[in-house]
Amino acid sequence: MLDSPRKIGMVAGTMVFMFLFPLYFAWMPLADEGLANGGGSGQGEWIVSFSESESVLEESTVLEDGDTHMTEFTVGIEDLGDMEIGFIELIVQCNDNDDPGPGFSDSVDGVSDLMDVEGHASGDIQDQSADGTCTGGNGGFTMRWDVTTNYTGESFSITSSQKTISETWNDNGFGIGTWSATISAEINSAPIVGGIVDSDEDFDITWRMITYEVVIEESMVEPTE
Ligand SMILES: [Ca+2]
Ligand SMILES: [Ca+2]
Repeated sequence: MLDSPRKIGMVAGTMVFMFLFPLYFAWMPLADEGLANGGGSGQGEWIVSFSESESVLEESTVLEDGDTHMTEFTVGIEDLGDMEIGFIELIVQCNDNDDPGPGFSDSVDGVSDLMDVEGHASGDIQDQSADGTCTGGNGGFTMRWDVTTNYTGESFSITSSQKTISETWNDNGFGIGTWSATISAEINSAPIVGGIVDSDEDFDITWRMITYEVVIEESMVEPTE
């Protein structure tokens, strides 16, 4: 049977293959379940990190006293692909420098309307309200929604299973839809003889969304032999 070098080579190759293949498939499910390093407890030592992308929508508006402005930010399922939503922020900035001297600062308040956002009806994504004065160089307010619970984007190491990690770090399908908010301006003007010195204010509105993919790596070097 083994009468030529070619046949001998094929048999040897086949035997190596037969030997390696069961080893490979015996090891793979263990690695998937985090058992390879965990001594059969279902646990493993992992480093979890987040590969992030940022989406930003900016607009500006000028409002007089009592004026309101509605702003919207739409998150489509096709925008996300395989990414999960970490958090979404609404940042409203203003800087009232229209009055001579201190006082008479303008202010802004805002209220969200997330009726059309996935996760609002179940109470997982809740409306917020906020306000701020337009002073100090960073006036205004920020609202933030952690669409993934407790999302920070910081990497960490954990003893767990990959399954548990994946089940923890996702957005549950929440956050898709149209995020809406309305801001209202309060303009205060110093009482100067001869007229009003401050009649309005500029507001910069920024919607910011951080999306991510979870990266799970073994924290120890896998033995290869
Ligand atoms: Ca003012
Ligand atoms: Ca002003």
